Amino acid sequence: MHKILLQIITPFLVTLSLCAKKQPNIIVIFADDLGYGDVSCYGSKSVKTPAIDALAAEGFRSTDFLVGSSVCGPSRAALMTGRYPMRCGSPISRHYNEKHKDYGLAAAEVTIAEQLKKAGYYNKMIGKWHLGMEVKGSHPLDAGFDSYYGLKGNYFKGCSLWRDRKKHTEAPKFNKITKLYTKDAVAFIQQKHEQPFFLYFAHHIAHTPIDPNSEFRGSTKLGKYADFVYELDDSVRQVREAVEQAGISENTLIVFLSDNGPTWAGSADPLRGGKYVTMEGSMRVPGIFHWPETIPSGQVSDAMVSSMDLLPIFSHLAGVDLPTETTLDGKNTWPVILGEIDKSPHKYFHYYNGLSLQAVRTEDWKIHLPRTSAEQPYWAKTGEGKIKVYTTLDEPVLYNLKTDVSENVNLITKHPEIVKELKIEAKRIIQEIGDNHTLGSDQRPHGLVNPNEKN
Ligand SMILES: [Ca+2]
Repeated sequence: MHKILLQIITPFLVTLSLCAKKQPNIIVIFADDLGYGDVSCYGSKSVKTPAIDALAAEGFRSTDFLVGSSVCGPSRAALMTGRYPMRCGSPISRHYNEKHKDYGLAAAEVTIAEQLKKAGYYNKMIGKWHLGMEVKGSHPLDAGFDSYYGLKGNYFKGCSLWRDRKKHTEAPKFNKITKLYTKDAVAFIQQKHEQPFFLYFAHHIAHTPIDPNSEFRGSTKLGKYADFVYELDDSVRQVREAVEQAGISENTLIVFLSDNGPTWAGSADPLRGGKYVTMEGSMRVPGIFHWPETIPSGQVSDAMVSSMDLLPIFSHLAGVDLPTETTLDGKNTWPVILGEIDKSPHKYFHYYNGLSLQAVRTEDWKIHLPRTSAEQPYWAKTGEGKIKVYTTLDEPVLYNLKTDVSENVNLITKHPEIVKELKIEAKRIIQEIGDNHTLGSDQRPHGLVNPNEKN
């Protein structure tokens, strides 16, 4: 009798449990060139970021969050595909000029938006795309998004603001753009949604020009850069409040991250280096996850998480299988974010700069490999200094990031077994996804004749 009853109610229980696991709305707020040390909750005293800090305090904050590249375009390709830029064919930051006109995200790449579309999501993108638009399949609307509002890439004088495939505003003023984006994001969140949504909101702040809206100039008393970052923070506040006012907080995951380390105006403290190279300050960025009543509050974790993990994490949350046609580098680190495990599933991380494999990491150990100026992408060929560290390197260098996160104490002679392991891993990944001299076995060709040249 009991068994029969169980047979009858089991299908209902399954249905109930599926209903309980409602697919969350997902909002990714992606800052530009915002350094590890450019957010108050990461220790900065020279900016004010109360809204970003609140997301972290009420959720999960990673102190070991890595992006796939230290420059804009490749980092975005890695985020969108869950794959290293070398693997997905986008290792070079693209500009809208003759040299790069045939360069963009390959149509065969599977994006986060395409994954979520399979699960019934409505996908909206606001902001800086920077993955091509003219190449077949590279426009946001051909990469899984249902609507798009933003600039093709970086701001320049005379550029246009696009709505879907049409020019919306000719030559917008840069310091008005964040306000326009935020207004659009808030209006979108407050619409009645019949299906779960994914909002990818890619800001221009804190990329040059450092030009805050007049409303924010002088607002922090900490200088123009701090005012600019505060404008970003205020946009985060408005997005968060829109979610609350729409009554969807308990079913909305908000992720905040940056695409790469800072330029001269910003800070990666206490990390060394910044944008354009492969130090921790170049590729370790703020990474925050917020979802009330699902992600336990107040968590700070040093387990390695990557921007490339977002595709597998979101696929998991949406209940959609991972793509089988491409190899993923990201892993589902959701149990780390929930605080269920404190060890990262990532065994290695590979730090590429353009086509050059420059560092390999396993857990706390990071080796920097020798490199020449000729092997560097155009953005790292010159200008060694505070931001650009190791634009050339004659001998390998080994750091322990647990005891020396600032990468100052070279331990290369002390740990030959670690050096050997990391060198073997470097060879292996080059065979797989290539470098300046090798075409990898699982590498989408980048399609550029002289990839290390700018124009
Ligand atoms: Ca950037």
